[in-house]
Amino acid sequence: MATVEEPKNKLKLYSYWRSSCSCRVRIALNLKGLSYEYIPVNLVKGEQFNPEFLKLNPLGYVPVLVDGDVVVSDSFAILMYLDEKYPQHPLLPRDLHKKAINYQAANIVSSSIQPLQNLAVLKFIEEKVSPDEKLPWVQCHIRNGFAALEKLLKDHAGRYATGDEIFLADLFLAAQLHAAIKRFNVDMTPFPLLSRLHEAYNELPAFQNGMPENQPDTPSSSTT
Ligand SMILES: N[C@@H](CCC(=O)N[C@@H](CS)C(=O)NCC(=O)O)C(=O)O
Repeated sequence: MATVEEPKNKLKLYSYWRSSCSCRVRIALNLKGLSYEYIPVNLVKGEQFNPEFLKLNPLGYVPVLVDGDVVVSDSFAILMYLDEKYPQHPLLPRDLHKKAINYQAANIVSSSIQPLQNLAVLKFIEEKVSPDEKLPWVQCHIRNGFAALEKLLKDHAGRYATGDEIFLADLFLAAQLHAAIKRFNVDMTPFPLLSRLHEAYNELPAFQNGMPENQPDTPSSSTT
């Protein structure tokens, strides 16, 4: 079996077990066979606002990757960085159209779904609107995004989102599908393609090991 070259300084990932943005990066690191030090940032306790962490990412969001002197935050930027620096198991297909579909699917998740379910947004709704509106709000935006993804991927999916190989879109989808199903209790009946992809991802060790329930900071009482 080919050995994967390890960086001199071990990669560090600032992560939170339930963060879907961190989950995308954990899956990529697993796919690429890169070991890393997991540094938990407890978002519920507000550790993302610690001055030391804000020096790494002034936005106060995980994930943050540290690779020697290089500090990168934002999962999309991290994934692009990792893909160029560690090209084993490429995250982007060579085919231009397929690549564009990967960007499009990833951005539907990262721009039009995930920000609307972020902790800061949910806290705002809870405090300024009503705690009862939190779940319907999240479910509504997940459903809108999933409806678009279901249509987009209809003509491109194979075993995975854009064919029979794993690419960028799959990382974003896997993390978002997990959150939708396990955390936000979204009814997946209208989304047969996405449901099938969710099942396919569940069979892959790189995906399983990146999921919220399998992280060093996962609370023992939690199932998601
Ligand atoms: N676009 C960023 C978004 C990062 C983000 O929203 N991270 C969430 C966890 S998934 C977070 O740290 N939230 C903290 C908060 O809302 O206070 C990315 O893809 O990394």
